Formats: sequence, C-alpha cells, structure tokens
Amino acid sequence: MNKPVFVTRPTLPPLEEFTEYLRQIWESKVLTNNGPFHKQLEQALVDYFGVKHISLFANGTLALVTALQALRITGEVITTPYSFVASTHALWWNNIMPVFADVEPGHCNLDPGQVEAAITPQTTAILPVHVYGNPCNVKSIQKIADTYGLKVIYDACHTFGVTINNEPVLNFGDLSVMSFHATKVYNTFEGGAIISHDEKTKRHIDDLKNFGFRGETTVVAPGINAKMSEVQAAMGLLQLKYIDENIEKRRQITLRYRELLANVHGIRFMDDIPGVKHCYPYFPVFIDEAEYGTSRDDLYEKLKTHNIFGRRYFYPLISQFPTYRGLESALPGKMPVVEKITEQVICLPLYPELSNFTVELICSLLK
Ligand code: T4K
Repeated sequence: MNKPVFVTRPTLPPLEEFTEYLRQIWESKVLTNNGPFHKQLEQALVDYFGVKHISLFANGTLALVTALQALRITGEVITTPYSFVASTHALWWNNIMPVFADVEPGHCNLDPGQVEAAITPQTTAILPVHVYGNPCNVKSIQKIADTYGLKVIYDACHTFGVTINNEPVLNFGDLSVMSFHATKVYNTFEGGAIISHDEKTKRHIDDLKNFGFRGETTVVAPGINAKMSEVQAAMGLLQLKYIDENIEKRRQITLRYRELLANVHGIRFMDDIPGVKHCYPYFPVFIDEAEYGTSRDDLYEKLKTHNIFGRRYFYPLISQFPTYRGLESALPGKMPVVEKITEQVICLPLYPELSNFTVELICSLLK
C-alpha cells in the first residue's frame, strides 16, 4: 500500500456541519459545565440506546474510575486481564485490588466459572469487559453477583447500540461504562459515559464528575473533574446522525473478511452471536502457528512491511505488565485460556472508509 493502513481511522462528519455547531458555541460562550449540547446529547443517547439514564464524561477511563466511586466499591474486584489497561487502572486509582480471572475461549470474555472460583470474603464487585463488543455471559454473571451479594460494573467501551434479543446490553449490571474515544465506533474526539438505571444514582454520578458539587454551595462527595465539554457533545450529536450508516459499513467489511478468510487453515475469527445486534468495532483473527505455518508476530511484522498496521489487542495481557504481574492472580499458568489467546490475536484494519480493495489485499497477504 502507498499510504499506511491503520487498525482504525476515526469517522468524521462533514466539516461544514461541525462548524455550524462551533458557531453556536462561539455565540453562546458556553464551553462546558452541562451546557445545551451536553444536555441534548444525554437525551439523544438515552433515546438511541433505550436506557434510563446516561452521564457523559470527558473519557472512558474517568468514567470507570467514577463508576467505582459511585457504588463505593472497596476490597477486591474480579476482572479480566484481556482488555485495555484502563479497566484495571481504574481499580488501582480507587485503591481496589484487581483479581484476574480467565476468559472463555470463544469470545474472550470473562468465564463465569472462573469468576466464581476467584471470590473471597474481600470481593465486592465484578468488572467484566464486553470485549470486541461481544456481550459477556450477562445472565450467569448476574446470577453469581446475586448469590454472593456483589455489584457488577460492565466495561462497555467496545459496545455501541449492542442488544441481546432486543434488550440493550447496557441495561445489564449495576452500571455500564462507555468510551467515545477517537478509535471507537462512535467518537466525540475523547469522551465517555456511565449508564445508570435510577435517578438517584445518575444524580450521584453527575455530582461526582463535577467535583462533588450539588448546587452552588454544597459539596457532597470528593468528586473529580470529568465533565464532557460542549465541543465534544456537539461532535456527539452530529456523529449520531451517521452512526447507523457507519455500523452498516463496518458490518459489510466484517462479512467480506469472513468470506475471504473462511478457508484459511490456522486462522480463526469470531462469528456473530445469534440474537445479538453487533457494532463491529474490531476484526480480531487468531493465528494457530502450527496450522498456519507462521507465528502471529511474524505475520504482524510482515503486514507492516506492506504498510498494513494491525494491532495486537490485547497483547500483552494486563496481568503481564510489570505494574500488575506480581499479583497472586497474575502469576503465569493461572489463566491458560487467555495466556494462549494473547499470543494468537491480531486485529486487522476495520473502519467505515476501508476500501474493498484493501480488504482483499490484506486477505491475499494472509493467505
Ligand atoms: N476500556 C476498554 C475496554 C478500552 O478499550 C478503552 C480504550 C478504555 C477502557 C478507556 O477508554 P478511554 O479513556 O480511552 O476513553 C487505543 C485508545 O487510545 C483507547 O481509547 C482504546 N481503549 C484502545 C483499545 O486503543 P492505542 O494506544 O492502541 O491507540 P493509538 O493511538 O495507537 O491508535 C490506534 C490507531 O488508530 C492508530 O494507529 C491510528 C488510528 N488513530 C488513532 C487516533 C488516536 C487515528 O487515526 N486518529 C486518532 O486520533 O489505544
């Protein structure tokens, strides 16, 4: 390829449409602190997702940190090592001990059986991630949470508009956290959100993201500044106009990849889950070196020589980073399924503007 092809490219609306929003911001001089676009975007996303409440954030990481604060989570939290590092960092920023558990081999989400086995008297919550936008086993996780009296906070940073049998995936668990980062299916440059199910929790979260202020003169909690700005919210409103079209383009590209890679020995990919409406954020493939004849890392390097920049999401595991590898639950051999997956995965380029030609070229290189 003449130009580099990255794992993703942000989708941007027509610039002229965005400048119209900017003009309004310039006129109103309201830049942040729950301004008109912020309010409009919260309502628009509540309607789009079919959820009760949403609180917008500056990014997904601050939303995760705040979600844990909002539910006053302490002690130990069971989570997945197969995620972006922010999901575990959010625990650490709250002085919570992360306890890693293995994933199920099919969709790489937390294995409920392994979650149950990791519970101790100190466990207060589970923090699963809907990896690649594929819903976790939400029913089994809720059953465990109910049995042991645990909270569930979903990292839903990879999901956008995902439903299970028409039920929004965001309605499961106590809270769900989203990211609207530039690399996500829907972006507000940087951005994030917490989905909550009742008015009181929503209000508490809104206090926490605004220094803990309730009204002008009262601080009810040691909050942080995690507010989304008006420019981000305006971008969000505009992006919403194009989101269905963009997800459809992602679906078409995913189908093409699946078709072209269907009979390649040693390459596995994920199929849609029956009853699930997907958002197609990534196209991960898993390389079985013995069958494929080349290692994942050799393939990754080879693609780079052709100007194709796949990414190894998620390698290394969070539990393998120097920061966390000393933890008891992180010790090598403890999570055999995910330790294998992390050595096999490579995410191929996937974004709405990716051409058919490039997809075909990538697949012919893989073949
Ligand atoms: N939980 C999960 C499960 C997450 O995946 C994430 C974020 C979070 C929590 C935290 O949410 P945020 O606080 O980020 O809202 C990227 C993103 O920075 C990160 O948001 C994302 N997960 C993670 C999976 O990927 P990098 O370091 O791989 O991104 P980077 O900068 O290398 O970008 C990848 C490619 O995207 C580039 O090669 C080119 C393209 N790109 C990227 C940016 C930023 C663009 O074309 N334009 C851009 O502006 O982490």
